[in-house]
Amino acid sequence: MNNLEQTLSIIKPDAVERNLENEIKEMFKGQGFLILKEKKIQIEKSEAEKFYKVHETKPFYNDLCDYLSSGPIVVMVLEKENAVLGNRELMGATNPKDAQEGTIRKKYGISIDKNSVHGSDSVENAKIEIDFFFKD
Ligand code: IDP
Ligand code: MG
Repeated sequence: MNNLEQTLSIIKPDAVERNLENEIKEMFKGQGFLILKEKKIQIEKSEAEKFYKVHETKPFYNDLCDYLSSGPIVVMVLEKENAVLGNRELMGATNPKDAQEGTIRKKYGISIDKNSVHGSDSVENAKIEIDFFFKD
């Protein structure tokens, strides 16, 4: 069945800083994702706080928002059949230590906080996150 979806992906500051942007994009393309939109930006902490609002009550929230706003990031809209789940699979577990071979976080993640990529966790959140970064 055809189930074309779009999802939001972010290459986080730790990966941009290590010049992994192209390698990571190649991993997406190799799995059949189309990169429909992309931009390299640096966001304000206040924007990171909005983006990660679901984690507001978590002990790591403040560090997470400092981190996402600490340097350039690459924000992309990816498209593929079942893109949301497919991207989560390609990213691997939140903690790179738990991520499976062949995943982006296994290959490039440094630690649970510097785990190289973000990906939307549901179709509903993908729409919200795409709008967050690409609504004109
Ligand atoms: P996800 O990125 O795999 O969806 P979430 O649970 O949504 O993981 O957490 C968002 C981000 O917050 C993670 O990617 C990671 O950077 C950070 N994070 C999650 N759990 C922890 C933690 O226990 N300590 C520090 N940072 C964390
Ligand atoms: Mg998440």
